[in-house]
Amino acid sequence: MKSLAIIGSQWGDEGKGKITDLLSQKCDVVVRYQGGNNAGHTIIVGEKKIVLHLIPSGILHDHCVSVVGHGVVFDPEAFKVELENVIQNGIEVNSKKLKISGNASVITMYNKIIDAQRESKGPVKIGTTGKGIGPAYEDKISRKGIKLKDLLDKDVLVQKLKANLTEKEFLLKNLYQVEYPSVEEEAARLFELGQLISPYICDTFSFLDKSVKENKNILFEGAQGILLDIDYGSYPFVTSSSTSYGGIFTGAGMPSGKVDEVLGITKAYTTRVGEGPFPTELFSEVGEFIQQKGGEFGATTGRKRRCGWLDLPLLKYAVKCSSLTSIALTKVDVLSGMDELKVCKSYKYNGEEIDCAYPGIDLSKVEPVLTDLPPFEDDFKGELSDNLNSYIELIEKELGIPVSILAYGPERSEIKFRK
Ligand code: 2SA
Ligand code: MG
Repeated sequence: MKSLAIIGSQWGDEGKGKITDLLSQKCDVVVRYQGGNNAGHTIIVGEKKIVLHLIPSGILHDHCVSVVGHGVVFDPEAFKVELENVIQNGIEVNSKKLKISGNASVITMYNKIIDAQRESKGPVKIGTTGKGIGPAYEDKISRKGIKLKDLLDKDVLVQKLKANLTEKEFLLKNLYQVEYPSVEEEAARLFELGQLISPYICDTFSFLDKSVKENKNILFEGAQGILLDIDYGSYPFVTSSSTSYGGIFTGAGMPSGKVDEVLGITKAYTTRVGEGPFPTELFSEVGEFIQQKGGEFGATTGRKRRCGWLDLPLLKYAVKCSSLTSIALTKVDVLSGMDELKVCKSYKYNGEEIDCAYPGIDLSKVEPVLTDLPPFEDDFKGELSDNLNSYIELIEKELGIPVSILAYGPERSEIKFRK
């Protein structure tokens, strides 16, 4: 293995943290390339549960260098809290282990206020995590963003914040009529946080370039999932970054232009947190059961996740969007011992039956065609049952790629490599 991407193939929360943690044991470098602290990557180590939002999961391994690439939106205050938490858990953090791009975009207090105001006042509620992710990416794209390196020079920071606030002031004052910090207050807050982050800020592009030349094993840790991608996802109910494979090249800066393996992390059923269409959503007791047994609560916001059966037309689309080479099927244990097991192989849409959720299809108007499968009752201690094997083989057949990893519990040991 040289370089590997870990990408969520659904609407996030597929168990990427666990798989990244496992595979980063064999990696030299772990890179976050998009999103920000909207992510919640949960890792269980013995008695400890560690939830990472912004810091790459590689931080748990002393031999790994964790990189935050320039495509990430970075909340300095959230970073401070997370850093303290990681250190309190006995994990060493230093500038050799953690490298953050000076060109990552800063999430300002203004971004967070605007995100919260939009969500409460509409007109369209996306169900965001409220972390200011969308507004920070808007600043970046409109070329008014604050970069992490700007936090190191107070004069530059004040000047950039002034320009940044010019148009926003109208929104905050007139449209939303909310309190917001002055440029001086925000500059003082960010400058102080910048001092804490400064040892980790560096040119991550050159670091990755050197790592590729030295044949290091690099793992790209995706956040959220393909169906939340700003271009490929179920727009407008998406996040504001490129969560798919393509996001790696611009978000991390991948100098070799090549990723050897793209592992799609896929939950054995489907979940979604936030608004937006969800064809296989279960509104019954079965959905409630999966939600409870799977502990399906947002790792960042604590919101209940909506649950439904596995949706193969969506996954077929995800495989195409991200050139997935294999699947890690997670949380299989949650489905074990259920009275019924269903899977969606196709949709009825406009009088036709379609088996792939191509763009242009209105997901709120499709009717899922569900197939009953024989339920399985595995305890994962020995060989897999025939029924579980059939479930896995069906996924492989429909998606045309192998299920290479099976995860059946939160512990590091609860995993099987298949091929
Ligand atoms: P945002 O905050 O602008 O990125 O929200 C836009 C949409 O993206 C969804 N989104 C997520 N969906 C699943 N998991 C995410 N991370 C957390 C977790 C979420 C949480 O790991 O559980 O704790 O609620 C994540 N981040 C963003 C979001 O729900 C919106 O639909
Ligand atoms: Mg998550």
